[in-house]
Amino acid sequence: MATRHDGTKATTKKAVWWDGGIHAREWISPATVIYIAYALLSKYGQDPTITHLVDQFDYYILPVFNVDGYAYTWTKDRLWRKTRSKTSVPLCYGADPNRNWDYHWCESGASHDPCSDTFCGEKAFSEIETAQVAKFIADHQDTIVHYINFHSYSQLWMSPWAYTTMKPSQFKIQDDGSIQAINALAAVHGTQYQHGNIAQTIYVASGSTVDWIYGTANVIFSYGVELRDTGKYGFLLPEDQIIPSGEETLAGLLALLQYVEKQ
Ligand code: ING
Ligand code: ZN
Repeated sequence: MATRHDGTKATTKKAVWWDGGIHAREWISPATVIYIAYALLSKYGQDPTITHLVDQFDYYILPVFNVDGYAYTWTKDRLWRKTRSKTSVPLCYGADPNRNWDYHWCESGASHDPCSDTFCGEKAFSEIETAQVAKFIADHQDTIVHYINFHSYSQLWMSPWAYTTMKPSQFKIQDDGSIQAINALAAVHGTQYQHGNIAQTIYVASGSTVDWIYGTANVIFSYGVELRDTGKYGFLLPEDQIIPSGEETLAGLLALLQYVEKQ
């Protein structure tokens, strides 16, 4: 809580963090996160739900987490996934920023091979992108109550754990948030999402962002979301799906925020 010059305390709002573009080639994720940021800014004072939720929480929004990788997909290799850091292997670049976190780092579903697409890095937080986001979140963990790491594709709304198929004790309240989100999302354009714990809904992966945010920073409502589609276009989602993805994901987030607010 911030202390004012006169010694009184300013009550600090609860906060949320959303990020897109942790993986370079998953282009719908930065686009959707930017759509959502713009919707909150432009509909504030018009839409009563948005006005209330903007007043209620502080928002930290990072549209492009993996900036070097994202730039590389525009110029050199559309299907690049990782960062662009140097490794011990001269011809292989980058670590997977979603396998580089210091929580059950590189145990399973991750690789020590610098040439692999799921290379966990030389050590946890070897990448400047993950180290800096982790520092920011640790510095704000008293206020952050909700986190989403946006990926594509597969249409999944997932909660911890990723490193093990065991469910955390708070799984029910986390998964109920996913259900709120996907029901509101489906009501917009009929897009169907699945929900559940990461390890059983997609696969086991250790050293992930969502696990560290929950396991180390203690943010309960920590989610990994796989946006459109289910594989018809995959990473090469046509641009005419950007606005519909933004519209439906916004509806999901508003429902989820209203749920988080009540917890
Ligand atoms: N999928 C994610 C990946 O990093 C994931 C799935 C999400 C794993 C959250 C762990 C935690 O493999 C994609 N498409 O990148
Ligand atoms: Zn991804």
